[in-house]
Amino acid sequence: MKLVLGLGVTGFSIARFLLQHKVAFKVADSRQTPKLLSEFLSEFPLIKPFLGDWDESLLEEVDEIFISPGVAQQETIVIWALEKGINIVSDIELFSRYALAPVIGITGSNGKSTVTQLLGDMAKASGKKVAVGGNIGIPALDCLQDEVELYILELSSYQLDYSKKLNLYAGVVLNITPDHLDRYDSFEHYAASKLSLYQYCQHLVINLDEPLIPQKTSAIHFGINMPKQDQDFGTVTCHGSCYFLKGDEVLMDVDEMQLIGEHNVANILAVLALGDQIGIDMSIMIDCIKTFKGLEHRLEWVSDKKGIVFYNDSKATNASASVTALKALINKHENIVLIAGGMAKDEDYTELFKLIDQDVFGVVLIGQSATDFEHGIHIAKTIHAQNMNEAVSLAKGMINNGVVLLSPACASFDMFDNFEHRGLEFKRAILG
Ligand code: UMA
Ligand code: ADP
Repeated sequence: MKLVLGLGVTGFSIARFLLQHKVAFKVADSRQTPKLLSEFLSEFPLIKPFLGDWDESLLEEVDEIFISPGVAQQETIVIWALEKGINIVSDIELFSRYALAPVIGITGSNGKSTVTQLLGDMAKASGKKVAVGGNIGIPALDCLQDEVELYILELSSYQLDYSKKLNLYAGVVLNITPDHLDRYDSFEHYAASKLSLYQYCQHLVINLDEPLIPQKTSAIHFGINMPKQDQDFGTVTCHGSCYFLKGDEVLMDVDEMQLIGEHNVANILAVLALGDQIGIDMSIMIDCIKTFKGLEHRLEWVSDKKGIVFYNDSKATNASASVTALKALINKHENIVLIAGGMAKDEDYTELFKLIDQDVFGVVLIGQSATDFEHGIHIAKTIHAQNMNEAVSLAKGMINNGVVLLSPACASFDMFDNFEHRGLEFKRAILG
């Protein structure tokens, strides 16, 4: 008997898969009324889920657990299962047992969705039957289809933690900066979780600018500097213009991409390296880069109203992502007002606060972390807002021209359903 833990989209996909394969299973969720409960009961009328606090009796007759990434390793059910020697498996590992086509794995602290989506667009443009999923939103098991020729999966550290065997054709760890430290004993453990991806890859794509990633001679590398080897990707600046390079071959002018910021240059280099590894034609990749507008809620241009440009970076749920967004805008704009705050993730915000004090005109603080953030910011003006409407109105009132950037550096769950909801509220407050 299998046990499915968590009744979110992952739990659903596992239940569907097991039912289709006629494998007996039970389902449990530690909430009394998980959000998708009514959908579950209507899709699986014969299965009665176990709801509420975990009970050790759940493990009776269970030989394997399929676990949702949101269930932490510290949960009692996980500890009891490990004590009993029951195998705990992620949906990704289950997917990997059945996937027939090559799988590309993309992880990292930031940039995963951007890289996953753009690589998916390129593979589609090259005529491949590609399925894009994983942490980006569509559970991996829902992507499984015989006709698929290539799978591109965004993988979170949570998914990697519960995976022991994956079969990846190629993979990349984009970068490693603190995130999710509430789930790990230390930053080192979090970094190890990200790096574990490489042990499953036939071909490694490595970011030379990320010192935490050990270098391997057999890998394809990318980095902001000139590439040292023919198969590697980098950039060069010449007469004031910057170009993407493969080896010493010029691919395109960086200004021709629609995305902004040096972090997106790194993201594009990662996509080029992965795309090249899977044999996508270079001219197709270049065309896709030129037209790719980026994903919603990632440094997304919203509007330019009366001299104020609004950017929605609601997906910035950690300090490093917000530092990156600010750095992308600071050189282009004089007055920046930042809307930040929410559920902080036990990380060090010093670098963000320093940058705010150096280069940001004012900060509108929202959510649980507002007071802590206020104590960390000494020079920039700070003001508190109770909701997104108020935050946007106060932010607009602080400057006559410049930028209002929503880049919260925190999770959203104290005020919103998720980061998408937070970004949509921001855009609604601006556009009406
Ligand atoms: N649950 C419990 N007990 C717990 C924790 C959760 O019973 O201790 C239950 C909840 O009550 C809920 C269910 O588990 O009913 C939710 O499961 P989940 O949190 O694993 O979420 P899913 O809906 O299955 O979505 C997951 C990913 N969520 C997380 O990793 C938290 C989604 O990434 C992912 O898109 C989806 O699988 C498909 O692969 C979201 C995310 O926030 C976007 N990811 C983190 C990030 O990007 O930073 C890692
Ligand atoms: P992820 O899926 O890893 O969360 P996204 O592509 O959704 O990554 O971007 C999330 C946030 O991180 C956005 O706010 C974006 O501005 C920032 N970001 C994107 N790429 C990078 C990068 N390479 N380095 C640092 N920050 C980044």
